[in-house]
Amino acid sequence: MSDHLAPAVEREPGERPLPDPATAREWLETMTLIRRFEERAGEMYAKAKVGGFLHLAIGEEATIVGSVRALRDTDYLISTYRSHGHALARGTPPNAVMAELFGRVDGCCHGRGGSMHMFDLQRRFLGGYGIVGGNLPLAAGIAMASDQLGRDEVTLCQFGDGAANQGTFGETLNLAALWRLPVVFMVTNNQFGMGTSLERHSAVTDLFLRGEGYGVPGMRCDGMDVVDTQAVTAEALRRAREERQPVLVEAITYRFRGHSMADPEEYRTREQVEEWRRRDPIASFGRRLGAEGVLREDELADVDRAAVERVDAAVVFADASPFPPPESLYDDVYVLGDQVQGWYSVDERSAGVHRGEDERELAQRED
Ligand SMILES: Cc1ncc(C[n+]2csc(CCOP(=O)(O)OP(=O)(O)O)c2C)c(N)n1
Repeated sequence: MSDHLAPAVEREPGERPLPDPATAREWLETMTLIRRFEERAGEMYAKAKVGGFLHLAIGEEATIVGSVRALRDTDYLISTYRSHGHALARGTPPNAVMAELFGRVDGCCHGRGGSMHMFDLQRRFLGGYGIVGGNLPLAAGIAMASDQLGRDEVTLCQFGDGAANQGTFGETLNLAALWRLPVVFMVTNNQFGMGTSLERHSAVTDLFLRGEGYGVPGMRCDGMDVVDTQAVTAEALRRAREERQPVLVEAITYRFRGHSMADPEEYRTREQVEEWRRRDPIASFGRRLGAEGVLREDELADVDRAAVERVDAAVVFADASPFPPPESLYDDVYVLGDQVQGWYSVDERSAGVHRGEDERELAQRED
């Protein structure tokens, strides 16, 4: 383990109490689904079923599930190109995520986004972005919209340790704090930006401290522990929602695989990877559920089998789904505001047109 991690998370793993058994089981199921899904996605990439790039988050499942489970259904989530797990945790069916990887019409973006651009408006998962640091200003904009509409929603913005060095980080945190936006920034510190370790890309390696100068307090969680991650993120979301205080959460984690599928991993030792693998977030949570009497050995095996079956079914589904027809190439390139329910065209906005739920909400605010 790198030296800087020693004081990172002061809580011992397992120190926080487990949630109720059904919730604990669901967290394990979702983490296992993500792991099995991503392993198969890697295999499918090797078989050329998946085009473009493929970034796996194997090892980061507790960070993903813990943070997403702290959200309400009405909250927004925005992430990076490493976000198959975020879509699955938010509830996008594995069939739709796999079909998206395969570039097929039944994918969650009808095969147009691919691995890096997962998106599920219905579940308020607003992507999936390939530009490092590009999602931070978008998160602030989403939070600003929620704020101006008087809604009780928070936006959770997930990005990597490398992204914390982008100019957008400082620019966004400043405005988020100044305008008291309901947004939580979560830096998934998996120790590397591509092949550059945290120590080599950041003068301040305690990333959660980076927000203080902008008026954004920091919190840190053990991103290998789903219980700790959920608890810390929940508190950050509460502060954003109730106190209009943006918060920066740093999740300490590790990716067990390379940055993307083409990565010789010359920047780290096998021993370091093995050391982190001993803290595997799924195996350790499973062991804990066994030790605390939540799940028996055979039930733990059932969780894994069920995940494998869902992923097998997703591959069959994706392979049976057609490619988008060539004549649909220009569909959905631009969407006019008035074609999306609840949104407005520029003309409508200036004419003061409001519709449906938004109309009522705005009218109430004007009262
Ligand atoms: C603006 C921009 N610069 C560079 C890249 C190339 N790039 C893709 S991923 C990546 C590393 C980002 O690392 P980090 O933010 O730590 O996220 P992680 O990949 O570890 O999840 C880089 C530099 C990019 N996609 N966008």
